[in-house]
Amino acid sequence: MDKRNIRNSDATSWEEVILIYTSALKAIETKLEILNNEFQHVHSYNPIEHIKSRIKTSSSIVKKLKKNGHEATIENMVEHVNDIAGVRIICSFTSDLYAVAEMLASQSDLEVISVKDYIKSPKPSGYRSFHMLVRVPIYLSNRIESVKVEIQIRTVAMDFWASLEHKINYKFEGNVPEHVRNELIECADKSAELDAMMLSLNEEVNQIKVEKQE
Ligand code: 0O2
Repeated sequence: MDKRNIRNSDATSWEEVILIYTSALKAIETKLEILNNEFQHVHSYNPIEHIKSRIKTSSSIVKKLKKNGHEATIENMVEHVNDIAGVRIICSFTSDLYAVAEMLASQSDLEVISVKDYIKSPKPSGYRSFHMLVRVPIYLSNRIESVKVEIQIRTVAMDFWASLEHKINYKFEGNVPEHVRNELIECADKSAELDAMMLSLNEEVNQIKVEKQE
């Protein structure tokens, strides 16, 4: 990582920008913890298996800016790189991930900028995940900053697949042989079938529990 690659084009320093993005991650994490605790209290159930969050490294930021034809400046990174702050939410079932997305989107201080549903429309690679780009307000001593955070919500199975695909891509430096790509697509389809079967099984079992209580 070499933050010196990023030209400081205004008074805002790299450290200040990263501090603001780190605060935005914390704000989203707190929201998710509250939702999960409340869900556990009301339904005796956790929709969220676990959460991973990260700040993009400066070298990845510079790479993304250059790839998209932008000069590496702090202004450009704030404007053009949407995933400087990223949160990945892993759920057991697809129903949980849509519930979590809805709960977040309905919070009045969160502005949803865009939504990409790669579950309803998977990428050609087989990638499935629900992406939301949001803005969260961060209250600083002298101003309020509205900070972009990319939220990826997926099931355990989707996450397992994405990690393997990422590893394979890295190993082949992007030039994955066709037969491996095809097998990955097959894995993604089977994984989606498994998600659907487990969701339906879970719903069936929940129904039995409800009938017993009546
Ligand atoms: P990393 O290393 O994961 O942080 P944008 O992010 O807006 O510039 P794009 O393509 O419009 O670019 O965004 P999109 O499609 O919403 O995807 C962004 C992120 O989703 C990627 O981040 C990955 O994390 C994940 N992703 C998208 N497609 C795939 C895929 O085919 N396989 C895997 N494993 N992950 C994928 P980055 O930028 O790649 O970086």
